[in-house]
Amino acid sequence: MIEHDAPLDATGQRHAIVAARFNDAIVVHLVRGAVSTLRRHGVADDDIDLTWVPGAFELPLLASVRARSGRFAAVTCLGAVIRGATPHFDLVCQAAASGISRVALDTGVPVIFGVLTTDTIEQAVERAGTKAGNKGEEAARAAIEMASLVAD
Ligand code: INI
Repeated sequence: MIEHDAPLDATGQRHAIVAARFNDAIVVHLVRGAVSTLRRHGVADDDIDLTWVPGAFELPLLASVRARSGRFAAVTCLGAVIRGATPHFDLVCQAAASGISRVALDTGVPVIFGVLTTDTIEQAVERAGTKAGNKGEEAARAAIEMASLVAD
């Protein structure tokens, strides 16, 4: 049996992060979690590329630009879509999720969905480095693992 189980060693990998500025009080904590996780697993500072876009709706386009550049082992998309803030909640979530998934499948580059989709600000805070962990850290670990698996 051949079993593929990637170690979380990201030494030598180059990573792009694309972050949505909407709800940035939350998203900065996701970015901090993702960056510290990448560093902890061996990614050099100069090999982390961070781009801010206006909102989660815009994540797929920049993810596509970064993925197609050929420069990155993976692209991690971060954002926070909070239901109370907009009647467009479902549209923004749907566009972000399907767009991000499409970029990964079209390019073959891992593109990670690190977007919080919550009913309340409290739920978002809980997932941005407080009692329910940090979605940015989780997304960065997925990016490292997927980058290793596609390179295997
Ligand atoms: N973008 C988000 O990232 N989170 C949200 O909660 C949000 N709300 O609530 O509207 C949001 N909207 C902006 C959207 O992503 C686009 O930036 C905007 O529609 C311009 O295309």
